[in-house]
Amino acid sequence: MLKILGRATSSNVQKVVWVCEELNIPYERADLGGPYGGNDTAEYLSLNPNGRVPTIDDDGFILWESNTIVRYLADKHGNGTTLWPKNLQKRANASRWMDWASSTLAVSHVPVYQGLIRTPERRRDLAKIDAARDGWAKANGILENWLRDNKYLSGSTFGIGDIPAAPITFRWFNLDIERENYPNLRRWYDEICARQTFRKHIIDIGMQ
Ligand SMILES: N[C@@H](CCC(=O)N[C@@H](CS)C(=O)NCC(=O)O)C(=O)O
Repeated sequence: MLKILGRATSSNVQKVVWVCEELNIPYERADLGGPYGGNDTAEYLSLNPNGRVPTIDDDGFILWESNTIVRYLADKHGNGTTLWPKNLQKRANASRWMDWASSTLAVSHVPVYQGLIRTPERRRDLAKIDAARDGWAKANGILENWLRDNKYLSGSTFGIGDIPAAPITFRWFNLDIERENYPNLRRWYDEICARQTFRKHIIDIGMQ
């Protein structure tokens, strides 16, 4: 059976668990990283030299990098479904949003999330948090523009292109921060929240 190594509170692990749930892929998950540790052992580093989570073991095939794992699982179990259509341009669009979510959206949100959730109040660098929030808001403006004309990041239907941005957007709407009015981002997020798979593996886990 597919093994997912990584704690349930990691947004990158959540992407992998979520795609498994969407595609009905049986899996086991082991808590590693964060408070659980275990991701700096020689054994884990031999699987993933970055010492980060997630890593998967698919009957001996080891893979790390969450977006690549999501694409691999979609290729293997969802090829040609609405989640991962065969049309090359639809795929490239979805893949683009996945990569952008990691290169731009995730990068701007990390100092805000780490600063407010994982740092005791007395040690918070508020200027750094504020600057990162502004960058995150700007990135959300890019989502807002796309979602004005498109129901989902993946296009007219939900697909894996929506997966990486959604756990970060959960944080945007739930952290105690200033939020610009982005009605289309909100509409898309509400659509995502209607998915039981998202509620169970992202919303119910919360921010830790
Ligand atoms: N680019 C990697 C990033 C992985 C990553 O940074 N994971 C974080 C959790 S979200 C991590 O391993 N942090 C250290 C830890 O959990 O101990 C991916 O997408 O898989």
